[in-house]
Amino acid sequence: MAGGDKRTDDGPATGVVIKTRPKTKKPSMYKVLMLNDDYTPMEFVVHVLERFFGKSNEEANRIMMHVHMRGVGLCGVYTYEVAETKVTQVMDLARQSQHPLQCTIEKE
Ligand code: TYC
Repeated sequence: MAGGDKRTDDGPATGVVIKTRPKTKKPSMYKVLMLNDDYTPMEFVVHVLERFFGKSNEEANRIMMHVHMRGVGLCGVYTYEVAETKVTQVMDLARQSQHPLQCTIEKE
């Protein structure tokens, strides 16, 4: 046979398969929690949940009632910057509307 082919046909070629780790890391996630108080109107809380957390009217009412009864409730889970923005939006609107509604972030 012409040429420098050193390999004789004694089975399939073998090689080393190196598994590389993907470099991407999942971002830490943060819960946005709503706190109960005695003064913020229920309709305002429902409006906030619909407007800033994309909840349906039904889901917003369910979350609001949960917070009203239990003291705290989950609005959503987001990356840090998104969670921080949601809290700022809620607190700004609450302040403008002169309601004492409070919202916080908790690392998941
Ligand atoms: N407790 C309030 C009321 O009776 C309603 C309310 C619900 C306030 C949820 C805050 O996060 C809250 N008017």
